[in-house]
Amino acid sequence: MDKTNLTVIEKIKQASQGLRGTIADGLLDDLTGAISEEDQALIKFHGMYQQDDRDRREERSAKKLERLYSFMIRLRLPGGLLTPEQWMAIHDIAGENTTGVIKITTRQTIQLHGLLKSKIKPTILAFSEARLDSIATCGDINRNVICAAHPGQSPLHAQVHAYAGKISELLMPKTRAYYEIWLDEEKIADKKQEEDPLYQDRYLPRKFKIAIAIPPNNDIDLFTNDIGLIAIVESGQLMGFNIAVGGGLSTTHGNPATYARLGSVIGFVAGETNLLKAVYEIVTIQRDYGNRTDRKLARLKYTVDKLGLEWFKKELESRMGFDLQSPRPYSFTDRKDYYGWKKNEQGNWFYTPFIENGRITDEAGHPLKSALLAIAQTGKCLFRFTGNQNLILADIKPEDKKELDLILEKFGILAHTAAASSIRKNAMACVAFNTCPLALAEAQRYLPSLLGKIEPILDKHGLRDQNIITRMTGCPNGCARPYAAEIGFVGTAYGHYNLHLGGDHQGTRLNRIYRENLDETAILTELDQLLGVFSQERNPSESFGDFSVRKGWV
Ligand code: SRM
Ligand code: SF4
Repeated sequence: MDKTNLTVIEKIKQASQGLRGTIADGLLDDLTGAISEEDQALIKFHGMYQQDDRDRREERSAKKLERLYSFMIRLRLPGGLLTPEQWMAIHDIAGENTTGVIKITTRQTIQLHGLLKSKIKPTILAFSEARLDSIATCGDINRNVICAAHPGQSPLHAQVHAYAGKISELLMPKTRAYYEIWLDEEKIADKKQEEDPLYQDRYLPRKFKIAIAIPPNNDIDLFTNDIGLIAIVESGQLMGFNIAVGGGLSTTHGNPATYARLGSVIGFVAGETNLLKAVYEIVTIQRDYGNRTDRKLARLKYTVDKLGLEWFKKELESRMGFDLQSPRPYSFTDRKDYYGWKKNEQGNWFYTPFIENGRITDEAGHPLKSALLAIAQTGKCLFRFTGNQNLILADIKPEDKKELDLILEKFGILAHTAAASSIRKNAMACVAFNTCPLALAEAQRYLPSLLGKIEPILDKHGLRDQNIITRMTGCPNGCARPYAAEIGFVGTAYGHYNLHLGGDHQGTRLNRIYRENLDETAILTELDQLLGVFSQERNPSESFGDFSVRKGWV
């Protein structure tokens, strides 16, 4: 491991005394809504980001006021599941302590924005009372483990789903800092008790992401994760998992050393003990060999490419003490969410409402948040999040379906979902303005209106029913996975986007830049032309992404 020229963040982690820093003192300073820069880096490991309202920067600066600081908090929900009681708790917490909007993320969990410094402790206490926490949902550590969302896909779903929780537990940090700072747990005197053989004192070089998919659905975009686990089911039995390593999407405009990469399948493991050992040791390799001098090049994808896949596999086998088997055959067919009512093999029902960009709030004519509260109050379904910023109301008994259907009808959710176009139902946008400090352009506040202008173009070309996967981000970090979309918009400057084309429906191909730095007029002109050719020349059932590649547009 290179111990020279360590990044500032490396030094902050090392000096933090188990991620404590001076967070507890900073909370008491009511002269500012912010915390120190060092603590801003550490508080991420506790699931929070310090932000400010970017819409109000100028106004605040003109009045010589400090920025309007607040925090975003993200829940740890391996596999993305909440009980109705937990949903009600989140509903209340969001209303009392944050902006009120419940935001489903692209990684099967939820975020709340606008949390003032003074409200952090009560919020975490309320989470804890609901048996929830935000540990390690941000920072240089393993993040929320995601898992195929749709329970109707396979009778083995529950068995596979349990691995999300097991892996999350396996890779939790040992420090008690979270409990001490936020939940007033007594300080442990013997520091040996929280020694962390996995993370030691510098944690990982960078964030680390793990996903589990159950073919044929790849709704969690498995190959964009540092580790992707593909459940192999033969004759109705879970045989084990193929392991893919080195996925990751972020790039930096103007930095050719950065690139998006899909994970490479390196082998197969059978049995829980072996799987957990493999996951753990992949993390230790990244801990020991990941780049700690340049955070732009610190993700596992760069470690894998720097050292080579063969080297990586050998090193892993030597650390595990056993060899990987050859990968088993598998096939993904799609990544979409299945909207509306669906029944699984056990006869239980599921309902997926259309939720634009994962934002749950009450809007004029569309009281989604109230509807979901009324649903939760019945206690008759689970709340299961998807990697496409959606929610499945899950495990509804046949005798309860009518009651929930009536609530969905009363609040207009059935009609809203039925009315949404295919392109909208397959679209995602990241948060971007007004809270994301890294946003160069709008995303979730803009994509809905842009889609409103693309829909007539689709109608004109007879393409309204096409399931074209469209994703937009406000910067090249790629939080809505735009590089794996058929049409990807990546913000370059306010009102301007690179247009990417060529992703597939299975999530096994990255797209490429087709045109750079387009404004809205240029985007619509380009799409009108491209979709016109697509409608005339495509083969039956050919997707827009496949067609873009066949035509050589990218
Ligand atoms: Fe992300 C940073 C939002 C999924 C790649 N991401 C951020 C921050 C925290 C900005 C910051 O660092 O201050 C954004 C907060 C915005 C806000 O106001 O809420 C942010 N990322 C999101 C979410 C909420 C987007 C959404 O609308 O759903 C997603 C939360 C997922 C979760 O629950 O954990 C989110 N971020 C992703 C994904 C997609 C995924 O993981 O499947 C990616 C690309 C995949 C990958 O990691 O390669 C992603 N986010 C990044 C990066 C670039 C990381 C890198 O390798 O360089 C950053 C910037 C960073 O880490 O320095 C970032
Ligand atoms: Fe912010 Fe960029 Fe992520 Fe969008 S892609 S949420 S703008 S970091």
